[in-house]
Amino acid sequence: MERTYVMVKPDGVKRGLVGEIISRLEKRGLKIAAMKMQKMDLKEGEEHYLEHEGKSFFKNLVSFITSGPNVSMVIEGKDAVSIVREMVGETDPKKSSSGTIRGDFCLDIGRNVIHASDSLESAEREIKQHFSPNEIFSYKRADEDWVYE
Ligand code: IDP
Ligand code: MG
Repeated sequence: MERTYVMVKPDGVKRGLVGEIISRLEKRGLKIAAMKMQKMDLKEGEEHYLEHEGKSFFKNLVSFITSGPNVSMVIEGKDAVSIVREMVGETDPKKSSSGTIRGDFCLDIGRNVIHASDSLESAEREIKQHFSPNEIFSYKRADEDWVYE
């Protein structure tokens, strides 16, 4: 089982897409291992997007991601990192297929409603940044024997 970090970004929260997004993840069979609403400050925003420091859009990106509350989650399941990235779609919503979260709910690269870790290493780092160990739960979902063979 893998764990990945997922965030409904401030635009997703303000647009009332939290339930829809969580619902898609749950229905796929993925498990919510942790979840909270939080607002990042400048330092936390810069840390979250450290890999993009120096790029032309960095300042705007940090300003947007810290502009309001987000809903942060640890999502668990078989191949969770790649499965969730596939469900999220391409970075640019214009290139995202219908059926993906970005392909269905947004239009602009700077307002693409959701973040998901792009690798196991990023997932580990991002989970550690946003959650303390006692905020992450291990439990069995009632349908687990039917989601996995
Ligand atoms: P990802 O969210 O699909 O992993 P990243 O390349 O990690 O995409 O970029 C992080 C976020 O930065 C994107 O979700 C998007 O909101 C924003 N971003 C990425 N590239 C650009 C760009 O070229 N212009 C403006 N914003 C961008
Ligand atoms: Mg990324």
